[in-house]
Order: sequence, then structure tokens, then C-alpha cells
Amino acid sequence: MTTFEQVPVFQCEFEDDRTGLSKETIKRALADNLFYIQGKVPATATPNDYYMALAYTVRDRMLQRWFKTTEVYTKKGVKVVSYLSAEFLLGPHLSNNLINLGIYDLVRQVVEESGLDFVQLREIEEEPGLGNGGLGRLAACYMDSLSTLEIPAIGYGIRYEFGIFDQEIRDGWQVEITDKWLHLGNPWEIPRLEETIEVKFGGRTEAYYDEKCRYRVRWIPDKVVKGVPYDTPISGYNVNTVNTLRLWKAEAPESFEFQAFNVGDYYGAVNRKVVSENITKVLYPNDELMKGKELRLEQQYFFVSCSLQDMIRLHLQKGESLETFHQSFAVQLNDTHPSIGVAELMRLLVDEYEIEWDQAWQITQNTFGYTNHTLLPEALEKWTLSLFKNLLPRHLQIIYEINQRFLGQVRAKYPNDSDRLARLSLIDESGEKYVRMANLASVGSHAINGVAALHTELLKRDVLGDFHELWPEKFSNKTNGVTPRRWIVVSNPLLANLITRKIGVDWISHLEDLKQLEAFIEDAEFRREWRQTKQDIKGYLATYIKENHGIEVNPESLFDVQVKRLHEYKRQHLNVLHIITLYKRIKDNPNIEITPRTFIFGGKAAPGYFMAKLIIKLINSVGDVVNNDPDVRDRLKVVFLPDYNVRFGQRVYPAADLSEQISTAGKEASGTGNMKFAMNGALTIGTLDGANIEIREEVGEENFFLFGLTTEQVYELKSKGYNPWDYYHNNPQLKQVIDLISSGFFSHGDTNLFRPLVDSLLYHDPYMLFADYQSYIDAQDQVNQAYRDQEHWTRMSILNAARMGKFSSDRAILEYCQEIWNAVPVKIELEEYIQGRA
Ligand code: Z16
Repeated sequence: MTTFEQVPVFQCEFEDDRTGLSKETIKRALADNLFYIQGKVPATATPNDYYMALAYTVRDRMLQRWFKTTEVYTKKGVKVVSYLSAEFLLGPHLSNNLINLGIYDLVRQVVEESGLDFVQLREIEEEPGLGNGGLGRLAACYMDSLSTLEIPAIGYGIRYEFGIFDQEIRDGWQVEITDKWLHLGNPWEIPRLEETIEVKFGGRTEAYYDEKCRYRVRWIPDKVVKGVPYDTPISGYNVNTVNTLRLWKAEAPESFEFQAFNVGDYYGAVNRKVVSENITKVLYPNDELMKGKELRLEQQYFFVSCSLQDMIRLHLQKGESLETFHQSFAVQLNDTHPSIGVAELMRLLVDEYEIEWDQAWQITQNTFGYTNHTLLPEALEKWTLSLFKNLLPRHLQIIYEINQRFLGQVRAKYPNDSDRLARLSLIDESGEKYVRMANLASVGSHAINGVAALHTELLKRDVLGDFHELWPEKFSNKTNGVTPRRWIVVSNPLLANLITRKIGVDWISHLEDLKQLEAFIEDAEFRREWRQTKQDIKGYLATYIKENHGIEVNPESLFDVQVKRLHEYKRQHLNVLHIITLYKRIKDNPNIEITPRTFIFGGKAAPGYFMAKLIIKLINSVGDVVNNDPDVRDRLKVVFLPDYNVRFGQRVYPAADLSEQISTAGKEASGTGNMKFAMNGALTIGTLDGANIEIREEVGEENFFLFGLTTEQVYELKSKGYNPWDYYHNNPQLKQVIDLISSGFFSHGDTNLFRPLVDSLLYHDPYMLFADYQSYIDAQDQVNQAYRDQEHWTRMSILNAARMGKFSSDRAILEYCQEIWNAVPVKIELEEYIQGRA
């Protein structure tokens, strides 16, 4: 292999236009990239051309580090973490990379000195929305922490041509628009055409005896698809490590199609090409609903097979044999979406590399770890045998073989326990037969984890209870975390600067240091600055809402925010019941003293989720009435901000006073928005669910607004027979609120519009809004009281931020490294002649 050292002409031992950090060099680099990459001069350049030139200028300053990082990993033979995820919800790259490289202020200055509008250029970037919500964003935070902690890592996923849809609101309803994020090109990715991989689909299998008379199976597929890797650099904060995110794009293999041309089947060939390339066209927009769509299984197998083949290639390149594969790679399954990897690694080892089954199984189990992200039964992945057999006939055989051996072990340990056998089996045989992906992931992994303490306990007790009884040592908790780089420094520079002025900059990579802020809690000037900062940021959001949505909100009012995917278990409609309760109080007594509030909502509903879409319509309908009623005198405002995404999250978390984390106890695995809010000094109103419990533990119960049933109480009430009707009749306030919706008051007299929602609450209420209603209202009344004492509120706000150290994704990743991956940091040193940070 040719390296830079051997080719003197490539040694740039001077500050050159691609690495230099003097202002003059950066200016020259901008002009150079504008001309030589975009092919434009200022007279013809569009804002996008300038954005592209800027992005390339930043990317150039990452490339030496990126190259070095990759080179060290291959040369040193270090263990690499491989994070397999169907979703990476990255958000905009530009600001994040500038912060991580330590050149944000410098580049901003240069751009502005060049007569360009930095903020305008920054906003041109199309964010890669390659995920639905929490799970995909978690993967992105983890990639940031892996790089920051200097852990060798590679993220593997799918380069969806269309990410999560853009949301518009028309007449109060959600409308989905295709996300054309690639339409003007993507400066952050590099295609590696030479590392293309082939993936087989369909067809049949054939048994044969090899030359040593061993029984073998070959797979004769009926389709082959090429996977082309597109690499994106993932910078770490304040380190030289730049890891890779490798996303696969499906392409049709030419050779395959030429055959078809020759036999004259031109349209058939073109059609097969289109079908192949469909695999990576679009992200499925369901967050916690399993729909048995064949194309979805194709997507999963496609990216997992590409990734495992890629890892094997890298492993063999090091001159190692496959027996040591698990020493080269720790592969983490982000939910069951990539769990077909268990069968695929077995297939590759046994069928293609002729390793004995038992040894292959050892390698496989040592390689994989499995993270579960939900307990919701409707989200658990299972595939019908017929679909599976058609697409992956060899994998189904392998799964049967794994299952037979596994159930043999279980039978030996628990004789005559056919119920247990049926529950543990990789095949669900209770009705139509299915492959259970959570069981496959659990059997094929050495480590299984949940994403918050409560979630892990429930996982061990319920969803994976039998597996926990069998292998308690496999289970552990890894409470989620979020990256303080994006979620404080990039999102909230004003607060970040205030913190840094008090305690220095170390908190950015050691978030526990934030507790040093507590020393300033008695400092009235500090509290004033803290309050003023929050006030300024609320002002920016108010301006943004006015300019973009035409709604006037009072920046002095309490900003009460609920942003997350729309789902009944997250209970956005409970929030609405509170709004209507306040509205009713005003209508009954227009002069009542109330704490002015602005209710801000954001979030997308899965396109096929009728009830979630109806909740969006309800929020907007209630907003129309409340916002325009003169009796309210602007003391309440309700805004649903369309198209909630990473970029808008960055705007809204810093501006929130109150964070709504109000899921039914036992339903939200962790939540991560809850952490982003609290880090930015919002107080939480929340249930004892997911990571809320641990947040409350950290910040102190006196700094958290708790309400609602516990998980145990939810189970208890359900089992003795929950009747929402009783709550409705026994609580006059609740009854009035529900009756007001039913009466058509928010729907121009239409009593049918919200009937499905009201009936669901009155007759089923699966998420127990009515049971929690009064407790929620009482907690909200406490919030109002507390907000009136601004000094006290500010103290609570500071303590919330100061005590969020635990929820850095750095802490989470460190735990994964030590307890699951056995991965250690590897320092990346730069050549002398390459410029360091500014
Ligand atoms: C998702 O975002 C989550 C779970 C899941 O099964 C599928 C998707 Cl797309 C979320 C959980 O709902 C949330 O509680 C958790 O914080 C997040 O995953 C990350 O673990």
C-alpha cells in the first residue's frame, strides 16, 4: 500500500490552504473552494455555493485527522467498536464540527469579514434526518462521545435518499412532504466506490458434500445488490480522533443486468435495477410500531450484511484469522433492527469461511451486544416465516439450527417445561408462525442492556424475563446520555459562555464538573446573569415564532415545552387537558390571577397513526380558540411548531422553562429530551418513568415537579379493572374539560371530529390519562406558584443544570466500553506540520 510518507510530493510541510488556520489562509480556502469545487465566482455564486465552500473548508480541516485516525486503527490492530443502527439522526454538521475542532469563533469571524452572513450560511445546511426520534439521535450522540473519548469506532447504517419526512401543518392537520436532503449535494460525505460490497437476496439453498466429505449448504440467490459505502467524518471534541460513519447505498450490479439485456429483457432488467435501488430509498417513519413490510427486512439485511462483510475484510486485511474476529470488533445492535446480523455472521463464518459451527457460535456470541429500547409489545419485531423464507432462505435454516441447539440447552436445564420452551423459542408458534428478533438478538449476544434503570428492571422482569432467568449475567443497565457539545455548546452558546466564565471549559468533556456551579448559588449576581441569559434566549425564540409562524408570544411568560414524537403513551393530550383546564378557569372568572404561559409543542406523527394525527389537530384547534379569545388577554398561548427536528431542538431546549415528560409510568424506556432540557436549566414536570426517575434522583426531589401513578400502581389498577368513566364522573373539572371537547367547542360545532379521541379516553384510556389527570393539574399549579418566585425558580434552574453530569453520553459510552465492549482509548497524534487548533 502506498502511504503519504513514501510519496514525497504529498508532503505539505507548510501551512497549506487545506489545513491552515490563519485568517488569511481560511479566506483563501473559501475562495478556492468556491471556485474549484463549486465552479463559481462571487458574481454567480448562490448562498448555497458559499455554504458549500464553507463546508468544504471545514471538512478539509478534518481530513488529516480523519486519515490519521483510520491509519492508526488499521496499523495498530486496535479493537474497534462497531455501532450497527438503522438510524442516525445526526442533525446539521457545520456548527458541531466547528465547535469540536475549536475553530467556531475564528471561522465565523473570517466569514463575516469576507462580507458573508454566517448565520444565513449555517441555516442553509439540510440536516440529515436519517432517523425517527430518540433511538436515532442516541446513535448520533454516541458517535460524538466515541470520538471525544478517543475510542476506535465505526458507525454502520443506511444512506436513505429520503430521511424522515418534512412536516407541514395545513388546517391544523399534519401533511407529510418528502425530505429531499440530498438535492443540492452533501459536502460531508465521501463515496468509497472501491469498497463496494455485494449482498444476496432470495432464491434457494442446496446441500452438498465438499471435497472432505463434509455436509455443507450453498445459497443460490435470485438477486444480488451492490452496497456502496458513503463515509462521513465524526469529529471528537478537542481531540484529533475523527471516526467514520459508514452509510450504505444500494445499487444494481451492472453485470447482472447485462445478462438480461442480452436475452432481450430490457424492461425487465431496468425494472430489477429500480427495485434493487429502492432498498435505500426511504426511511420507514414509524417510531414504535412494527409493520411486517418486506422492504424493511431487505433494508435491515442489506446494511447488516454490507457491514459485517466490511468488518471481515478489515479484519483479514490485518493478517488475522477469523477465530479472533471478536477481538477486532465489538458489534452493538441498536435495537433489533440489525439483529439479523446474528444469523448473517454465522452464515459468513460457517458457509463462506468454513468454520465449524460451535466455534462460529462462540465468535458470534462474543461479538454482539444487544440494546433494547422499548417494552411496547407493538414495537417488538417479528417476521412471518414465509416472508423470511422468501427473502433469506439460508438464514431461516441457520435460525432453526440455532434454535434447536438453544432449546436443547433449555430442556436440559428445565425438563418438562414446554411453556417456557415456547416463550424462549426463536419461533413464535402460538398462531401464525414468526421469527422473534428480540430472542435472536438475546441468544446471539453476550450482553443485553436496557436504557434506563427502571427500563432494565422491567426488561428483566417482563419482556426478556425468561432470558434473564437463564442468563442473569448477560444483563446490565446503561442509562442513556446526550452529548453536551451539541446540546449545550452548539445549542446554547450564551449559557455555555456563562458557565465557562465561572468554572472554566473542562465541563464540556467532563460534565460532572458542572456541579461546581453550585458554589455560586448564593451569588445574587450570578443568579441574575443566569436568569437574564434564559430571558434573552426566550426572546430569540419569541422572535423566531413571530417571524416564522406569525404568532406573538410573551417572552416573560412561562415557556412550557413538549417536543417529541407524537404517541398516545407520551400523552401530549394530557398536556392539552391541562391547557383546557386553565382556559376554563379564565372563562369562568376572567379576572383570575394566573401565571402567563406559552405552551409550545412540536413533533411528528407516524403517517398511518390516526390517533396521533388527531392529537395534532386537537392541539391546533385548542390553540386557535385560546389564542384568539379576548378574555384570555394573551395570558395563554398555544403554538404547535411544525417540522420538529434536530435543528429546532437546538433552538427550543435552551428557551424552555418547563420540560414536559409526562408518559404513563412504565412506557417510556428512557427519554433523552428530558436530559437536554434539564441541562439547559429547564425544570421538569414528569412521571416516575424512564430516565426521569434518575434525573429526579440527581437534581433532588425539591427541584422536580412529580406527579402520577408509579409503574406498580399502573399495573395494580389495570389488573383490578381500570374504569376511566369513574374518574370522569367523580371529577367535575375533568368532566367539564372532556365535555367541552365533545361539544364541538374547539371544532366549530363539529361533535364528530374529536369523538374517536374522547371515546378512546372515556371507554379505554389505555394510557390512563384520567387516572393521572388531577395529580397532573395539582403539579402544574405548583409550577405556577413556583414560577412566581423568580429568585427561587432561578436557584432550581441552576441546580438542575449543575446536577446533570450523569447524563452526558460520555458517561454512558464509558460504561459500554468498560462493561460490554472491552474497548480502550487510542490517542491520535498529528504530524508536526499540520496545524492544531486555533
Ligand atoms: C425509538 O426512538 C425508541 C424506541 C424504539 O423502540 C424505537 C424508536 Cl424509533 C426510543 C425510546 O422510545 C426512548 O424512550 C429512548 O430514550 C430512545 O429510544 C433511546 O433509547
